[in-house]
Amino acid sequence: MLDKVLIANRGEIALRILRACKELGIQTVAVHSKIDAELKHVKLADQAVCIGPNPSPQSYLNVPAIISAMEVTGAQAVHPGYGFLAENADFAEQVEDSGFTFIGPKAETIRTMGDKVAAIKAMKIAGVPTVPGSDGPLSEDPDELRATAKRIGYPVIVKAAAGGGGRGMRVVENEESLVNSVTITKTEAAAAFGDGTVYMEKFLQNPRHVEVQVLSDGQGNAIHLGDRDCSLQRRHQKVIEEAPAPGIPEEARQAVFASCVEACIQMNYRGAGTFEFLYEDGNYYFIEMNTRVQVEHPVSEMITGVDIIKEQLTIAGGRPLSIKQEDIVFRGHSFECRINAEDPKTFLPQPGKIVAYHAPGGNGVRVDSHIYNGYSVPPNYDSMIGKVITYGRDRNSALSRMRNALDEMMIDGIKTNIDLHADLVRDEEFKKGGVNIHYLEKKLGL
Ligand code: MV4
Repeated sequence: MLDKVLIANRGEIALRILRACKELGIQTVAVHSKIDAELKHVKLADQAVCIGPNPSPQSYLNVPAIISAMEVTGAQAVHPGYGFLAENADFAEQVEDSGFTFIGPKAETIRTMGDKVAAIKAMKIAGVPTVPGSDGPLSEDPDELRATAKRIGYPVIVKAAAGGGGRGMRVVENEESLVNSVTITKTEAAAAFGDGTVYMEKFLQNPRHVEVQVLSDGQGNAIHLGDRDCSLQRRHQKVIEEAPAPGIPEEARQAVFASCVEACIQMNYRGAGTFEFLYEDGNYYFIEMNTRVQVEHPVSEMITGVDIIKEQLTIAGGRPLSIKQEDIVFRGHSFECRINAEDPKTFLPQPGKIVAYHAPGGNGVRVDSHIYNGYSVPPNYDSMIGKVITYGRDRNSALSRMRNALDEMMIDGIKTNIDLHADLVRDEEFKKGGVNIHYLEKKLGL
């Protein structure tokens, strides 16, 4: 088992990782930028190292500084959390080449999933349902492009192989704009990612975003923790997530879960992972795989009782998965509201000092947040300052607890999106369940 872990992240997820380490009796090392010396997990960690100035390229993305901190403190392993270096294959490789453990998949797996063309290819081999598309990179030949798009059927979407998360994609409505759109997307991809490879898919007009959480030990054992619906989003930023994904026929769900588990075994996947799907008209279409723990992992924890971070740590420690699929009992429903320090009208980040904070509580209410009275939200990083997670025996009771929790929560001194959430959890369509990825932007009039 691991005995000392360095947490290469900040904010709520760093605190979440610290808590899991403490439960497992693992020593912790916090690394932080100058301004982050007052973070809650920094105060609670066994050791803390300042790794650089505030801008993240010089601190949380500073690979030599992080590896030096591991050497100096004697940490065995590094947990990257989400964002920052979590899906950086070169970082994972350097960590392992330096003789340390990267808490996540092998560098090679991260690299494969970072290349969306390679990821889709791996999924097709494993029997995971994908979007009808080009089956590989697009050719330069205009006639071939037109033939590919015609076979798929308009509208199509051209995506950068090195993109993901909404970056580097373009919808093409008809043949007239096809060749030009492909050229522009290639040029942009080459500039943004240093790789102009693009591929084509059928453009799905009104899908839901449904994802499947998996755990796999890289020793032949893999399980799923069910699905989450993350359709409520604005500009590719998720706002509310829930588990399970509501209103999907059980047979289709179980089939897609089985295909994800099979893919993990075929890839010899190691760690926690998420298969992202678009779900439309009863069908699942794989789009991307995330090789990290996700912000919304708590909703899966609430309905399964599995601690995903603890599982990441035990897998990295070399233990085979201790839980079997049959051991997992799916029970109840869970929601997560992401609390951001942002202006409610412009959505611009609103850093500043929290002068009064009252956390919600009660039965079935969980708050994952690093904030406290007197904490200053720095301007340098993501505006998410915490997550309110509720659980209930059924969807309505989890949602009702969320309404109460949001009404109870008070953060003074900075602007937040709590009122937006309070409004959303009372929205009649959202209450029914199953809104698509465009619902929130339409509601907000974007
Ligand atoms: C799509 C799509 C429709 N059809 N692919 C955006 C983020 C990236 N992960 C993939 N994305 C999309 N891919 C096909 N073939 C629509 C989106 C999309 C989206 C997907 C998930 C959540 C929010 C979204 C918002 C806009 C577009």
